[in-house]
Amino acid sequence: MATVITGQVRAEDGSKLWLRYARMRQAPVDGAVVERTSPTGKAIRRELQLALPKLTVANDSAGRRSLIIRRSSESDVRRLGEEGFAIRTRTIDAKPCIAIESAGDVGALYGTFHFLRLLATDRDVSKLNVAQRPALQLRLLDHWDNLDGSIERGYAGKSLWKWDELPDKLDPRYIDYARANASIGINGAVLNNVNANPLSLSSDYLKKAAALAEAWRSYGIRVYLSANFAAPKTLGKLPTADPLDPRVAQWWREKADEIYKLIPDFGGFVVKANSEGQPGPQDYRRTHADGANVLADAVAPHGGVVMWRAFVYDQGVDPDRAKRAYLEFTRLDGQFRPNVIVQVKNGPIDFQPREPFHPLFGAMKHTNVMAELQVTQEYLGHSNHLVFLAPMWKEFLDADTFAAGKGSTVARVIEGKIHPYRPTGICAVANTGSDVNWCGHHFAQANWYAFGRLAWDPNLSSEQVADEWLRMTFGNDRELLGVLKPMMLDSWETFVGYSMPLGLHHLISGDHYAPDPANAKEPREDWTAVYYHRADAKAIGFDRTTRGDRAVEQYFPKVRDQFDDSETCPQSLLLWFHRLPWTRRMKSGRTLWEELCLKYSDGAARAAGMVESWRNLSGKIDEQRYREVAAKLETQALDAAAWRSRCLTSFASINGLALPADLQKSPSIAPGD
Ligand code: GCW
Repeated sequence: MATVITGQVRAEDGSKLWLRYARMRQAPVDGAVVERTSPTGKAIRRELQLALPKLTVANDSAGRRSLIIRRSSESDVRRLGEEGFAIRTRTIDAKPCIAIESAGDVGALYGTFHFLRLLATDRDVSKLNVAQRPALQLRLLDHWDNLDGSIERGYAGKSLWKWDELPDKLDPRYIDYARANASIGINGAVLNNVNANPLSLSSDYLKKAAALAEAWRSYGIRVYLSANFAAPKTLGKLPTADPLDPRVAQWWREKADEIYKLIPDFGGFVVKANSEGQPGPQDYRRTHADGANVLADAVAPHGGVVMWRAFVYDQGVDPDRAKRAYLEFTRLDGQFRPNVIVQVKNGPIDFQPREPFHPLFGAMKHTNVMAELQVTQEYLGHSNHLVFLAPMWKEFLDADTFAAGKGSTVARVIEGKIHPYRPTGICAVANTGSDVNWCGHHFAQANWYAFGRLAWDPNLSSEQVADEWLRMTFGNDRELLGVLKPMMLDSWETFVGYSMPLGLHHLISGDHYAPDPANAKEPREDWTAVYYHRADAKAIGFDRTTRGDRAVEQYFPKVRDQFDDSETCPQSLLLWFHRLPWTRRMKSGRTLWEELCLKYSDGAARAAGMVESWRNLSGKIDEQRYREVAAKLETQALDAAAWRSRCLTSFASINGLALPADLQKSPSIAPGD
């Protein structure tokens, strides 16, 4: 929001996100009519005014061409649903105009944001014929925000929710949050951490949540809450939280009734149960289905859903953490209520920089399944590293599960096109916080943006998403785009290169930031690093093949066979599925060890290269954002070098093989330092 003029470019602090509307090309219209009187209509008018201050809104009399935002009951518009919209160049009442038409209010808002995006990204709007509807029904941000204002795995300040001020005082940022989400089609927010404080469901906190729901309603954003499974006990003072106990069922019903009185369009609950110490139905020898269903029955009369997380990894189920959730959930397929959605992280371990897709995608025929992604960069350099996540999510969404033959991509599975899931959905752990620039790193905003855009349309390419975001955030300058777009698009592979190449994973300790490949001491074995890489003098990697612990068998045969054979397994996942000798000959002709050295070195060199690329843009970017990003990139380059030296030195101390020359010179870096 700062408006200091420095040289030719205006200083900015990132607070306006991609809704800067800076140097917008003027719309080829000189008047706009918003034929909607609802609060959403008001929000649309406000947005138009912000974006196009010279435009007269709500006046169609003057002018050659007008922008008309109106309800339409034409069948081609109606079939786009409540959230869909059409934007077309048309003639209405003998006047040429651009018409944004929709069946629903929110569709009109989404259409308006889409139109503004076309202008802001310099697209040709002279002949428009756009028709869109979202691919998925639930498109949610999950906030791991605690009631004390802290954020689990949050790297951008404190929680945006000021619980002590709510419900009476509304921070203006709540509206900017809603605008940003609506502009990319996000239609729900889970307010609190899945490690849920039962107090979130107390009457006092429900009133606070209701104030947020009220503020966001006109932007099409519904509120959801994480529920602590033991709430009937801790909050309700019942002697039990057993889901099959009628008193417990009644408690949940009454709680749901209370919530819906305050928040008539409450979305529903998310539950983390019997995972990482959270209470759950298994405390009473009941199943995950029993647990989910008691909550589902409570919200069903009100149209609510229960998102039941499959992030469970009970050590008693199988020695391999990657196998546990599949084993627990596939045997319950068909036992969940229709308004339950099993929420599955993209990969079978935990938001690692690269994972194969979770084998539960495609495996549940009779139970709704949605995907959970992570926008906050828990394992990807926090808010210090520039890592554009769209390519990672695209690899996941485009992965073919072969659940119903070729073309059964994860995207089509969650869209309910393989098994008839309803509702369908995707959610992501947010990276927002109280920092002025919302996300800690200016480029981390791109991940929030990318999540929304891909949730709306998983077929968008990473390139298109990066292009849109860059143009809106940094402008349409060709030279700038020419440098920044490749930098963003390469950044994920760069991160994987210097941190976890060839399918290595979890080489960290508790902070999930710094490299710690020698980490062997954690409260649980599957929190260490050595459990995953299993390096010894001869070999490295986790044998999940049919000769090993058979994790590959959780995938459909085509995928299983591909992963099972080290020749056909993607090299990027090699050590995830295979345990191989250091001396193994790779396709490149190099040994595995040489290849690993090269990957680490290449990743670190690319991180250093980003610093240089950015420097070349000095003068083309406003000073504050230039400086702040430059500092982050320098940190990233140092971290990348540390990842490389720490991991390679550690592995070399195990296999006795030669290190790259520059690392041999610095024997002072010992593993575990
Ligand atoms: O990624 C892990 C995190 C935990 C988190 C957990 C989960 C909210 O390290 O901090 O807890 O996943 O997804 O439940």
